[in-house]
Amino acid sequence: MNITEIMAGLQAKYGNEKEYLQAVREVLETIEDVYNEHPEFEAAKIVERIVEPDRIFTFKVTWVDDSGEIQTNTGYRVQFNSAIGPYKGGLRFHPSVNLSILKFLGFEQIFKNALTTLPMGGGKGGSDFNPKGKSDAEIMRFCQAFMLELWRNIGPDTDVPAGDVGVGGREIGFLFGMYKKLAREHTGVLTGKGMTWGGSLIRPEATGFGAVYFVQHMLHLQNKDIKGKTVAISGFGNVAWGAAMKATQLGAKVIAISGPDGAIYDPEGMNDEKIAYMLELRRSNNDVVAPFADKFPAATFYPGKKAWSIKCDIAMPCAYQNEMSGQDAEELISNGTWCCAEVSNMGCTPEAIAAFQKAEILFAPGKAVNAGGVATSGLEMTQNAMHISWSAEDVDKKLHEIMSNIHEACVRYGKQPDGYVNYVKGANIAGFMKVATAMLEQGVI
Ligand code: 2IT
Repeated sequence: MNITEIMAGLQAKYGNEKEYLQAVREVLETIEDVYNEHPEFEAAKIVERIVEPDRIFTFKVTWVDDSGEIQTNTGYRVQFNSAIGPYKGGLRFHPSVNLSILKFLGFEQIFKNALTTLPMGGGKGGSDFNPKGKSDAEIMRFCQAFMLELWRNIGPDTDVPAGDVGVGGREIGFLFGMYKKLAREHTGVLTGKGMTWGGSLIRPEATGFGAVYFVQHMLHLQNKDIKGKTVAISGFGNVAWGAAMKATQLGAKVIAISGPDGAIYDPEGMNDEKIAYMLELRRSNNDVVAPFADKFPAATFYPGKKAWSIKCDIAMPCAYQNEMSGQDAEELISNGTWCCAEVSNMGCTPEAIAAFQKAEILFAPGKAVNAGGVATSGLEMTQNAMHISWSAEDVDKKLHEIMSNIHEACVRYGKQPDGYVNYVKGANIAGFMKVATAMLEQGVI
């Protein structure tokens, strides 16, 4: 494989899609050695084929806001790769959404879904719709207008969307309602559904829980335990909430959370009340964490700061792509942080990852650490197909097993001669091998 040539070709074609190019480059650089040991991959042009989405849908979404004004947004669904199963991946509603972001997310999703051990291909979608400040009625009208276009292109055996940033249980409800009305079918076409209409127990918690289970495995390999460790988390959405809850349950102290407005430092750590309040903050649709410090006297709000300026043992970015820069990573390292588990998709810049790896600090990438979310979506699909629902204990047990398998796969492919585990390499190779083999066996399509 000639990475320079492949990247130059993509650069010429998609030069303005910087997140997509970043995600592709990372995967190619880490799989290069293994790829070159398989001339059959090269002959079948697997890399050239895997970096190109199968198809992309782009559509107009018009809706009427509460003041009667007509609003227009753009909707997308990127069906990236279906070698190992139906397209699967979330929908993101955020003003930053564009094709570059959805292509990077869809590309990462291919390997993440392969790592889960479940049969799911990779896809992603969303809209540049901004949920901030919108009423429930506006959110509903937008979701309905979005589904009016999308519904013909998805289905329980073709493409199964779910939530991502800006799309939670409420939005999935509105999207599902409209799909059901149009398709006249009550099927598992979306995951993250409500518990009374096909949702899986533990799905809301799964991304955060799975991430903490993964951290536990990383720590155990170093003969360490999460108990008593300080944890800084960015974000205060669904993922941060699940991670804060599980880390706290296991005896860690979550001392920081953050939002677009700044960071909260709370030396006393989280408790049930504070964790529940994270959800309340999110539900307000205001996208701010500052009120946390007004409600809990031990907490201090630092306007404009990131969680990474706070001294901690373990850092868990749970917000957006590239939220941790090289400089942030250096600051964490100089403050004594010895583990960073990326929970957001591509939350760390290449410079941040390089800094962690250079310092031989435990670092694992989002596609391994956050895979518990989509894995539990896969378990939701299974329950829907079987027309049954499993208990919370059963789902949590399966989630544990899956995270343990993912960790093992990362170590298998990522352990360096000096014993340091390059989890980025491990995750990319393990995911890639499975998809590449499936593509090879299915011929040129
Ligand atoms: O990034 C992700 O893996 C998700 N947003 C969840 C996708 C899913 O289909 O559950």
